[in-house]
Amino acid sequence: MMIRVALAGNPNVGKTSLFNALTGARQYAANWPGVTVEKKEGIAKYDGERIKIVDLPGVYSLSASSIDEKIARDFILKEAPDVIVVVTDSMSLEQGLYLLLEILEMEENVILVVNAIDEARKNGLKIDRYELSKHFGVPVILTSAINGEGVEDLLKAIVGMARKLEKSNKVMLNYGEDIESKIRKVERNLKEAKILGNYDSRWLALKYLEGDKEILELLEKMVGIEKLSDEEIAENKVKIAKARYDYINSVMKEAISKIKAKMTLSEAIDHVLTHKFLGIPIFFSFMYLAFKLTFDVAQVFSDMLDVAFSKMANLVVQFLGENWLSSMISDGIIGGVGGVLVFVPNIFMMFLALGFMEESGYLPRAAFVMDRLMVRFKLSGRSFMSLLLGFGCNVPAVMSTRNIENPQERLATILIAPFITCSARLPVYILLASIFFPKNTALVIFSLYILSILLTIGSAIVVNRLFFKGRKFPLIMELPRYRMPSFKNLAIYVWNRGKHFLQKAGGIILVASILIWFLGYFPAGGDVEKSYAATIGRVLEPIMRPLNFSWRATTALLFGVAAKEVVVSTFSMLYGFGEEDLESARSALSQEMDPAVAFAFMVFVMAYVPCLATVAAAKMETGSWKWPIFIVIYSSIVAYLISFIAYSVGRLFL
Ligand SMILES: Nc1nc2c(ncn2[C@@H]2O[C@H](COP(=O)(O)OP(=O)(O)OP(=O)(O)O)[C@@H](O)[C@H]2O)c(=O)[nH]1
Ligand SMILES: [Mg+2]
Repeated sequence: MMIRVALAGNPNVGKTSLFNALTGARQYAANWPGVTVEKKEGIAKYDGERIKIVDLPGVYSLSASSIDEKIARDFILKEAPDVIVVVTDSMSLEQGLYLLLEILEMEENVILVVNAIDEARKNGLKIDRYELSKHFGVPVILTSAINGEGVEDLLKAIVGMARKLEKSNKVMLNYGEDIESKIRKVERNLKEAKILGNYDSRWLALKYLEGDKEILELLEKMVGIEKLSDEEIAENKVKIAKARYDYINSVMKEAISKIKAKMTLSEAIDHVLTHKFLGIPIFFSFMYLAFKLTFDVAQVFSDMLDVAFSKMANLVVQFLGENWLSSMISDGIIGGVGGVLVFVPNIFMMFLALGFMEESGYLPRAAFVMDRLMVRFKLSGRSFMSLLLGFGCNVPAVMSTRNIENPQERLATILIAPFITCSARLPVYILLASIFFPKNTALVIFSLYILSILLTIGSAIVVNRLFFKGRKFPLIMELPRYRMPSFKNLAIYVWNRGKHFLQKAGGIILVASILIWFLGYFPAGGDVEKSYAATIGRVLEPIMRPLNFSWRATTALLFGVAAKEVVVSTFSMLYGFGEEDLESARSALSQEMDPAVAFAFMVFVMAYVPCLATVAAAKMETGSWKWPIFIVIYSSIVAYLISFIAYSVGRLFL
């Protein structure tokens, strides 16, 4: 029998990091609340036992409201794991202990973990695990998920509890006479009606008094249970929470001692970074810095890869001679996939910059800064967080909307997220910008990013006008403390994100490249002008004529729907990049495009139909085809319009 363990706890306390330490997995962990939005499973082994560990999204309490919180709550309540590990953050124990109390009211198989003990020590906090254990009646383990301290002890405790050598005590907190008498009354009714199932009656009664929606629904069918008024619920909640916090604080006084005063450097930094006026320019400066890194540093490596791939293609032709097979390998596979792979250094560098912002704790601060702007567009900094993730890839951006509590805001965010220009579009920008704007490459690309942000905000307004009566949702989010990103964490982050890009290169981009090669090679045996691709492109070309896109560019856009990198593969195939003479291929491209057209083309790529994976994610998250279809139609129209404007304006200046 496998031991089943749930990792529960507040957001950002280190559950995923601990999960990684326990199982050797490499799940995405970052320094802001709400990183994990799905449950993730992994296996650990200890003392001959196989232990299935489930990492859950963070929750503040069991009365959960957003989707990710519901996932966590449902797992704890309904799946009955053998052991529940409540993970808390040593630096903000109070909130964590609140959740612990809630869980202890119904479960007897709980272990308390006090994590980030390394940071507590650094800040001069001393935490007495025996005191905590005594007062809450649970085994307590101090851990540091970062340096592995206590992980072994935790495994031992888990196995011990699963073997019933140890158990935690159900907590019976006294909530004061008023609440207690109400509890007794409800409990009596519940017992008469015999609908307890595997719920604890006292716990059910408490949830009922707190106005928990699901429990209310469950109890609705019951006779003798009156519906509580909102005022009464609010009053109950206050009393219950107060009793819990009183108890927690009395325990904390015993268990925690502070040796030296806490530093306030973090507050000072916060003051500047989230400043009313300075905050926004600071944010944009950071973004610009990220770009400079992405180009100047990474470009060197990209160029090296570029040379390597053309050498490889040459070798293939030398070895196989000039025939369809060598063309397929050198032009199709090496040209198509390699043409995209040369941008790996840029993309990894971009992720490194994003990872640094996330791990250091800056990202939620940026969200706060932007929140002031966002409320005007009926979005909160919460959606801004999701949108920022979109610079990496739109798919996780869409997924991360699960922790947006308000369904309207969530949907609006899903609808506009694809306008955030993801890293897959970066290769297109770099390719075109370096050919047509060699002096201002970074600036041109930066302007596309700004345009993308403006477009996203504009779309927020449109979407809210069209579909929602729009309310304002202020951002309520706990700011994580600053952390110096460890090299290991950043490496995992960059690899996790970048890996996806490599998988695409070996999957959809490879398939698309071969397909495009086929369409470009046949039936004329390599004469692109007479190929199937040309036929397709020429049919569509008239639609794009106002934008001055050639049939090649049009075909590239068509295939780019599969994944935006494929635009680059198509270019390299139809213009014959990646062969001996890169310069001549580039000049072929410049014959068909001028800077104005190139810019309009980049604008089009930024805005038009998101890739298939994003459309699928939107379908999954909204549960209907209606919204993804809206996204596709809306973004195509917008892309066409702004690309036309960009072209018309660009022709005047460029
Ligand atoms: N110094 C230190 N940092 C830690 C420790 N555990 C986690 N962290 C950091 O805390 C941050 C949050 O970690 P996660 O593992 O993502 O937290 P989580 O509980 O899974 O968060 P959600 O998924 O948002 O609920 C990351 O930046 C980690 O690197 C620890 O023991 N010591
Ligand atoms: Mg997590």
